[in-house]
Amino acid sequence: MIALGEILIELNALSPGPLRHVSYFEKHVAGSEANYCVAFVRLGNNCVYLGRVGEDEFGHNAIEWLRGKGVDVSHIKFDSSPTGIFFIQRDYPVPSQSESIYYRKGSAGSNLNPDDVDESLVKSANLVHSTGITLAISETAKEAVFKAFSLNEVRSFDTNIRLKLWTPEKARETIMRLLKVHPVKYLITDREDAEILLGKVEDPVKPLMEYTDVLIMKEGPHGASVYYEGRKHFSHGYSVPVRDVVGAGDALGGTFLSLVTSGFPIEKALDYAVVSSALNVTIRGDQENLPSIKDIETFLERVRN
Ligand code: ADP
Ligand code: CKP
Ligand code: MG
Ligand code: MG
Repeated sequence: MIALGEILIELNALSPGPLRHVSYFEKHVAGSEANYCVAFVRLGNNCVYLGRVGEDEFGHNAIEWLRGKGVDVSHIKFDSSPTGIFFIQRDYPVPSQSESIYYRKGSAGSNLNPDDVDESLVKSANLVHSTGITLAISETAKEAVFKAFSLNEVRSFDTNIRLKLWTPEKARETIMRLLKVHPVKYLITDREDAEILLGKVEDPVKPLMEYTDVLIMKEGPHGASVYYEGRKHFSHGYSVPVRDVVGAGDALGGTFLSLVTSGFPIEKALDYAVVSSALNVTIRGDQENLPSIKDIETFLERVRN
């Protein structure tokens, strides 16, 4: 897989509550597409990351970490702007929910541009992946995604609409244009994002299936459903201690994509992917406990609910 996006350094509050009273933060490497890459690699396949980091301590931290996880970082470029960061406020004002607070405007990652998209590399991939975040961070990053999607027909997209980065109107216009011009093989979304994309419709599944072969609809703690070839399969969620829900969607998406790439049947891949996302909410950080197949199977053997 080739993933295009922005790697961010996450500073996760060690204590719950409003950030103005939090004194200690824990540092993690994050960013949706990087999370996807690590999940993808954990399940036994290769991922090349396309993006930019600052030539600073956080940029080196990100590259060394992802290299350690087995991601191919040889196409990541250094940029003169700083690596973007974000803070996570946990459990306030809504218990078990997290809020991301970004410091990323003008960041190295947002300077991703079409010249960074190596044509022969993208053409040679089995799958090209990106998200709504990369479409939102800058014009040049958006163009890079359009270019990469034009070079390879096997595409995957997670809507990941962040209303701190753009308006619902802009998100709708841009994402729908991308999907119309470059329909995808895998579309990962949820009902909230679907409503931004389609307006209030009774059933978003049918209209979205016009742009994808396989649709994953995440349903928060309840689990997720997959739609394909006129079929639907629901994988139930698990009741687990919730520390930080940020990253759970990427854990689910990255695990699913890797397993289907390995030849797993779609339904089994989703059952396993939901386990990956359930584990993800039990820790701070998005990538640290992305599981192997063996770990997922141990979970399934021992956890009953
Ligand atoms: P995203 O992180 O992209 O917004 P979701 O919030 O729907 O996506 O979470 C993705 C998956 O993570 C869900 O389908 C579910 O399996 C799991 N998950 C999310 N929240 C919880 C939770 N509170 N408890 C257990 N599992 C959860
Ligand atoms: O949808 P998820 O909670 O799985 O996404 C989490 C990531 O890239 C997180 O790492 C953060 O950096 C971000 O989404 C973002 O830009 O919001
Ligand atoms: Mg998400
Ligand atoms: Mg987490």
